[in-house]
Amino acid sequence: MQTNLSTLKTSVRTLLGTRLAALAGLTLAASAALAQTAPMAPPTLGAAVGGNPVIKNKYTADPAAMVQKGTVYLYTGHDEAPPRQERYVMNEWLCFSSTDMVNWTEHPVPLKVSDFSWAKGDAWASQVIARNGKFYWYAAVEHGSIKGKAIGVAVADNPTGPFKDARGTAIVSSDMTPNDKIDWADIDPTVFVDAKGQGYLFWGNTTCYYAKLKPNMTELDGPIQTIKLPQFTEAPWVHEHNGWYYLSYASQFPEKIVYAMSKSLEGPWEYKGILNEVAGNSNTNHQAIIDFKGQSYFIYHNGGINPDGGSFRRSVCIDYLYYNKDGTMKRVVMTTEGVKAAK
Ligand code: FUB
Repeated sequence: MQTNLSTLKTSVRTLLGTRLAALAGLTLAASAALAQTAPMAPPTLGAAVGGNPVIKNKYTADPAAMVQKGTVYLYTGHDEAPPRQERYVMNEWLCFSSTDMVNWTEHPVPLKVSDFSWAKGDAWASQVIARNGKFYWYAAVEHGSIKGKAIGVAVADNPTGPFKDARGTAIVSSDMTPNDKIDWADIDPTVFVDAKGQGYLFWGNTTCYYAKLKPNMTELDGPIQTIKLPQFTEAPWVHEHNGWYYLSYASQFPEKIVYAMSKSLEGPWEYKGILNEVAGNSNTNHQAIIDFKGQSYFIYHNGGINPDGGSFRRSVCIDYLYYNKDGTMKRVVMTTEGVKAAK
C-alpha cells in the first residue's frame, strides 16, 4: 500500500511538474509576444513589504517558526531551482526575524547541508526549538552513506546562529526505520517539549513516526513509534493551544493540510479534517502554526511569485488562524493581503 502510494505520488509529482513547466512556457511565450509591442520592466522578484508572499526577493519553502522574547524567527528552506527546472534544488536554510509579522529582516545563512559532514544534499524541511538557553535545529537531508533521507540536528547559542552539527551523525536515518520501503521516509521533522520537559520528535513521509528525545535534545530516548493518521503524506507540525495538542500534516497529493487533536502527545489522535486547501500552484503545502501577540498564525508556502513561482520555486505566506470554542480550528482563508502588522 505504501509503495503504491509513493509510486502514485512520484508520478503525480512528475506529471504536475511537466504541466507546470508547460504552463510556464506558455506564460513566457505570451510575455515575449507582448514585449515586442510594449517595453516592459523585467520581471524581477519584488522587495515590497506587506501581503503574501512575505519574502519576495528569494524563493522560500517549508516554513517553521519560533517565538522568542517578542520576536518571531522564521526558518525556511531555499528553493534554488532555476526557472523551468522542475526539481528541488535546495542547499541551505534561511532565517528571517520580525516583531510584527509584516516587516522581516533576513539574517546571514545560518545552516547549510555542508554543515552536516555526513550529508550530501537536499536541505528539506526543518524546525528550530529553544531549550536550556540553546537552539536546536532539526533538518531533513540526503544521507551521504546510508541510503535515503535522514534527519540532522544542529545547535546554536542564539536563534540566528551560526548553527553547527550537534552530533556529527544523523539523529534519524533510514536504517532506523527498516520497514519503510521509500527512500524519503525520514523527512520533515517537527519537535515539541511538553510542560514536564519531555521532548518529542515527529517526522515522516507516508508513515508518521515519533520518538522521545533525551533532555540533551540530540539523542532519541526509546523506540520509534508510528501514528496511524488518515492519508498522511508528510509535513507533520505539532503545536499546543489551550490544553489541546494539534498534529497538522500534509495529506494526499497535491497536498492539503489536515489535522488531528489529542490531549496527549502520545495519542490517541482524533482526525478533524481539512485545515488548508491545496495552495494554488504548489503541489506541496507545508505549514507552521504559532501564537504571537494574542493572535494565531498559519504559515505555509505556495508558488505565488510571478512569473516563475511553482512547486519548485515556492514562497512563504502568512494568514490568520482561528479556533472554534471546542478547540477545533477553522479552515484557513489564504489571502493576497496577508496579515496586518501585529502590535
Ligand atoms: O521541500 C522539500 C519537501 O517538499 C519537504 O521536505 C516537504 O515537506 C515538501 O514541502
